[in-house]
Amino acid sequence: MTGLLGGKTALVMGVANRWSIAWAIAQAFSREGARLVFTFQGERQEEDVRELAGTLAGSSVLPCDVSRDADLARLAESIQAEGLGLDALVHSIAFANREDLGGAYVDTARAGFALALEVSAFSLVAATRHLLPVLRPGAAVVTLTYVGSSRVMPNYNVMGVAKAALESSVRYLASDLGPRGIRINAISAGPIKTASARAIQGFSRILDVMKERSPLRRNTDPAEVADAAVFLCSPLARGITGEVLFVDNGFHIMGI
Ligand code: NAD
Ligand code: IMJ
Repeated sequence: MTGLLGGKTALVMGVANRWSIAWAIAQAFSREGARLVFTFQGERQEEDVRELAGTLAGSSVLPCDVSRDADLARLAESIQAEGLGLDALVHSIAFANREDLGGAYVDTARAGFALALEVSAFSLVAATRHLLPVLRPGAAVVTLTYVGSSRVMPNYNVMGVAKAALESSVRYLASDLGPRGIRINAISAGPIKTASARAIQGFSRILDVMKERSPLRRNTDPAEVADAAVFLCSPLARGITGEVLFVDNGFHIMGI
């Protein structure tokens, strides 16, 4: 029972590989004494996620595509069947069509808008609702966002709009869940070279700019994001809900 999350069980959604922010969070949670349950999106990811989970004692792995209600319902049932209550839920999921992450936002098609908002924002609402019966009083939910929600970042386009919906959802969900003693917060992370970022044109240049202009003059380390997630899911953050916490070495405070 030692560590900031000693004796707690956390569900981590969004590990794809060892570069995923969700994996850094899982490792930090494990270090702090939490038992982990992972979900993976599709068969292609199952092997990788099982291999990573295998390195953390006592962890389990379940399938869940967040765009399918049946998957979310089955996930909640499996957790209930195993007699697991959840003390933490980590939502680290986003997706938009490649073609919508470039060019002009005005060209976003109806279907691309719907897909980005569904997977990247509504999934938090759906996951929280389905898992509510297994969330223990005192539980904490954490999601990942990006400053492109409130400021125009080149090429972020429909994902920026999805993150605005996600952050607003955090506030409305915090109001809904607060009376049950459940908190929900977002971490706004600086750019990190994961599979979701690597694909972006000019990403290395973005990292260079962060290093030059952020107050702490460095790039965001996934371990820094993970430690903030530990804090938000620990009793140390018992008075914090509905908040967006920036873990970006201060980049967002700067003007030009
Ligand atoms: P990642 O590619 O490792 O993680 C994204 C995850 O989303 C993957 O595990 C993928 O399987 C999952 N996913 C997508 N569609 C899904 C679906 N339908 N059902 C279930 N899972 C689905 O990349 P990451 O950078 O670790 O991204 C995690 C979160 O962090 C995202 O919300 C992202 O927007 C956010 N974020 C990333 C950065 C960055 O620079 N990398 C910065 C700020 C915020
Ligand atoms: C993504 C696109 C454009 C600019 C971007 C990003 N910047 C950063 C990201 C500056 C930091 C990464 N990020 C914060 C994301 O939320 C990424 C989401 C994402 C990435 C992809 C790439 C591959 C794909 N679909 C995606 N959907 C969402 O096909």
